[in-house]
Amino acid sequence: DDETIVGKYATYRETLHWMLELSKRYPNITQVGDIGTTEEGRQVTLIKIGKPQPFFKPIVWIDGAIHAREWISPATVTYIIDKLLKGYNSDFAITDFIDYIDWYILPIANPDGYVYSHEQDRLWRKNRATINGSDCRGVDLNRNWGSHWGELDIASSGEPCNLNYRGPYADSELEVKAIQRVIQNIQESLKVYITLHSYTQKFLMRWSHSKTTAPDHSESERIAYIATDAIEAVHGTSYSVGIAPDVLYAYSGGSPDWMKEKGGATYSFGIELRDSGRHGFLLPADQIIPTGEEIWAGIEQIGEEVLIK
Ligand code: ING
Ligand code: ZN
Repeated sequence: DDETIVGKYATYRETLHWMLELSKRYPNITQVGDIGTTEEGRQVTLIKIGKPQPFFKPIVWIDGAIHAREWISPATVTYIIDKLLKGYNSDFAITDFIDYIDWYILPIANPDGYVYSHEQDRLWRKNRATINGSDCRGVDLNRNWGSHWGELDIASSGEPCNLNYRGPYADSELEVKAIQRVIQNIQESLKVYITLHSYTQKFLMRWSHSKTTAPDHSESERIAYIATDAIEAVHGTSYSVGIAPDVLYAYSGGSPDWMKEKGGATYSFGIELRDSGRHGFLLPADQIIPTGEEIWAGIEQIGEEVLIK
């Protein structure tokens, strides 16, 4: 019964089916649950991986497909889930990860947009929200978060037809609210937030909206370099470390900033996955496993940091 989707660009339905199968195969260490419903009626589905314990467990959150067309993102999240589950009781480090950390993993944060990118428009980015007073659809789910929302007009727009439409007001979107409801319940335990996007191979730290470095910037940077060194050691892929205003562009209303400012995350990282521009969003499927392998190496380093703290 190997209906694995690891290594493939799976559809939304295939991904949900796979997650449910996993929860049956690994009932003692996984839990699959819906955390919200989209405008088109799809479930936003989270998988929790961790052994229930009578003691405090820090949480690592990983999400994918906030942006629909960045298909390598959910494919990499899938790889990570598979790696964690297969390693339990067979790999010492991974067994510790599951015994001592709770992993909250959301492969497809933007189901409507993701389905639309499969069925209608491969390069769709936003969700599929209808907008009052406009014929255009979709809010950019990495501009809608209530952290400095709408403060910057660069790479963020108040115009519904824009690729970076930030939405009518902060936290207006169902997908954003779904995540926020969960985070509000786990704030005290939320150690690391990791969000996967593509492309350009970057490892980003907060803040995204300003060049002001955060008080714990050097600590974040230390971990970022440990992770990117490990990533590079796998296949030689280099990821540049920095804050968005330096290595990408400044933007506000993104999830990494919200997680740090309002979500209680100690560390908040955003990773822009492969490639550096040759294929862009249309990354060939034969790069899914290599991307998974290298990002897993980075996640392992982050997991080790969480364990020793
Ligand atoms: N880049 C992000 C954007 O919303 C980003 C910026 C990158 C956020 C990495 C978090 C992590 O514009 C893409 N490619 O969407
Ligand atoms: Zn993105």
